[in-house]
Amino acid sequence: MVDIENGSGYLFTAESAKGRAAYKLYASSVLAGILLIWFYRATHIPLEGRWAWLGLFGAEIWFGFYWFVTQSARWNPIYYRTHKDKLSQRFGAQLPKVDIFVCTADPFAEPPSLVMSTILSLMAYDYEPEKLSIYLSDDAGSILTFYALWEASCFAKHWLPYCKKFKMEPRSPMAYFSTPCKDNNNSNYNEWSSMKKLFEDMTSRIERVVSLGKIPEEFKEQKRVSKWNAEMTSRNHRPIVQIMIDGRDQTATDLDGNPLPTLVYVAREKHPQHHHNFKAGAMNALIRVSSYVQIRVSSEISNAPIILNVDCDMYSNNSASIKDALCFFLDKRSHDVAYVQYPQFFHNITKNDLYANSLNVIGMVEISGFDIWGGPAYVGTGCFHRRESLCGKKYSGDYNEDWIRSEEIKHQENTSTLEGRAESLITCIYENNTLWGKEVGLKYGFPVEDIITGLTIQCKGWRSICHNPSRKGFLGMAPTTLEQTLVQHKRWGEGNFQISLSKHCPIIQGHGKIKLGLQFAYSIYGLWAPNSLPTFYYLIVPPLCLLKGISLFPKVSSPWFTTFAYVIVAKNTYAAAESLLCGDTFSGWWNSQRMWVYKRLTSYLYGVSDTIIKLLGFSKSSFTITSKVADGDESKRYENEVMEFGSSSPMFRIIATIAVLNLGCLLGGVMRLLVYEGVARLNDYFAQLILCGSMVAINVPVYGAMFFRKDKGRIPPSITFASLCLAMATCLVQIV
Ligand SMILES: *[C@@H]1O[C@H](CO)[C@@H](O)[C@H](O)[C@H]1NC(C)=O
Ligand SMILES: CC(=O)N[C@H]1CO[C@H](CO)[C@@H](O)[C@@H]1O
Repeated sequence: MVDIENGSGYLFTAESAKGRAAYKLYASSVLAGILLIWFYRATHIPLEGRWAWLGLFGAEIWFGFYWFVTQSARWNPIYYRTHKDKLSQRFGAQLPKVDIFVCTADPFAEPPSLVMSTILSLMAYDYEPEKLSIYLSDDAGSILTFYALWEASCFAKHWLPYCKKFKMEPRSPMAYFSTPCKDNNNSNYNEWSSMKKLFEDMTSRIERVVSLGKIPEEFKEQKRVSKWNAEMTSRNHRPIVQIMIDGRDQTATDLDGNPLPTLVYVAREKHPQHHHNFKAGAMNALIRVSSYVQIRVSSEISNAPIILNVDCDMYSNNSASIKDALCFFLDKRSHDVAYVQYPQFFHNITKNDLYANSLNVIGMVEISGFDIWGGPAYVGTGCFHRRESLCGKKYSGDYNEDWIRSEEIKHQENTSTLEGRAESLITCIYENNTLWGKEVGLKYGFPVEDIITGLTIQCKGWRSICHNPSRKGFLGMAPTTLEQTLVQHKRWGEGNFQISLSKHCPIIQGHGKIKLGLQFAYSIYGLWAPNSLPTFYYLIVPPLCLLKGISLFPKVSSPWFTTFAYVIVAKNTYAAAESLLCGDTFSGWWNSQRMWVYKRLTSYLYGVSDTIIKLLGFSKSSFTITSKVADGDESKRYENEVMEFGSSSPMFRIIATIAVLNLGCLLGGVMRLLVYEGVARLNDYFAQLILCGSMVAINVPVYGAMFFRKDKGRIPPSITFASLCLAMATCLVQIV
């Protein structure tokens, strides 16, 4: 390969984040503060409240340690820019093929009309359609999803030329038509509205079919549906591969006569007696089917295609993403890049992000921070993989992928033979006694298999890249109720914690294979869950001690107080600034503080206890799909940023009890000062009052939901009553 201009033939440039020297100075000062706090705790153990003090000391050791771990991702974030123009200058038409995998599992929790918008946005990538194949894995094996895919393949014939003509973004029709037409030109407007009509008609047909639960008679007459029969259920069905649009077929063109991307429907076999390994199993089935179909359909082997994997609710918001990702794979400096991960962002976050779902700080700072240590974790969606590394290949120094080699395959099969052969690759027993799920493909056996898969790839010598262009590559859908958010975080926190306790712990598996910084960076998420215990302690014991009249922090007049104050103020000011710089609002940051507390008190606490129960061998891991549908009132409350409780989840009981407890202790503590001990003792209790007071401030929406709201989203009276009793009993026990 030849450099186009002197030395600037690179396809991407990397830059460090700004202000690193200042950051390192700041971080060192916080570290000094933490060490001083530990020293103070160790040297000032009081007689009264000795155990409370030691517990607090333990919690602070944990927090300090965890803070240190999080520094790995902030030490030196790296940001990339790509030069796509050079890609076409250099490679012209000789770009590699790309397979796109979309997994869906349930036509009722993940409405097919939503999934089809995602598929259409992927079909409309700015990339040669002959080189693009899209595979939809439908784990439910539902004919409804199949019908929807057929509708989408018909609509694509109109949609793709339209996207090409107007070069518009985003190319998910649902997202595109959710805003009014921006074009003033009359004929363009007419085209826009007739396209919108086509789309709405398609969506309503799909929705009708899904709500009726059966496909129209006309569709039944097609030969395609002969693979379904009445006995099939989502847990018990034969393997099905249906090539909806065949890349070989000269007649499969859009309205302008241009070829369409290959589109394949895949439902792997399911049988109640065989474990299906959730999404990892579906992904591995797709890897096999696609490599088979690839070869046969295109009559040539491109020996190393790229695989893009996206969640079914995550549409492409940037039609240039494939070319962006290829800039990394094809650059001569990055033969060792195994995957390019786009951070997760969401399209339906409200202004102040009540449930802190935006993940802005993770996406813009933390994941980029992984890059100097070897690159980000694989998070299971929005990720371009090199097929070879995903299939278990080790990286060696002289590895050099030959992207454009191709070979003729002698015999061609007709479509139904091809489908039949592909189906034999996705039966329940196919993987028995093979390395699938162990050495090849995604790993089995953990709820967050993506993370282990990425880690294993990195341990084989590969590197990864986090790419975060200003126009986001992919936008998904965030949970819209408190309960969904907490359940999702329970899954994440628990899954990552299980990894930390297994042989895949980044510190153990990565030892000697990846950098120490990366081991720490992975641990940020691996240790989310255990944060719950010290937080729980911190939010119960100091308030109770305040009530009882035991001081656990230095007096305001003592110089040690300054140390505590410095660490708390510096850390939170920095975190708020970071969050604002990533595009959150100030209330958004405040909301995220609240969620930070709630997640630790509930999701992560459950995560820890369930992990321990599992370790003791009492129950098996399960996977719950977060639902993507909400009823009318609920959506309205979400849009108005009113917290949604509504159900009597045990998680809300914990939140409500701690909220009431802190309020009670604050009032009790203030009364003790005013009535018994005199305001002069404020000196002793100041820090505890502030701690308790900020908990009360954070919990304002909870008090509202307990005592003032009347709507269906309030905290149910039974929970209010139970938590009041529990909190009062705890306080009484303390005082008496
Ligand atoms: C998504 O794409 C649209 C249209 O190009 C753009 O205006 C918007 O900023 C993008 N969204 C994000 C979050 O980048
Ligand atoms: C606030 C917001 O953008 N909400 C949207 C979330 O996504 C659903 C489905 O696409 C929309 O209907 C909401 O308006």
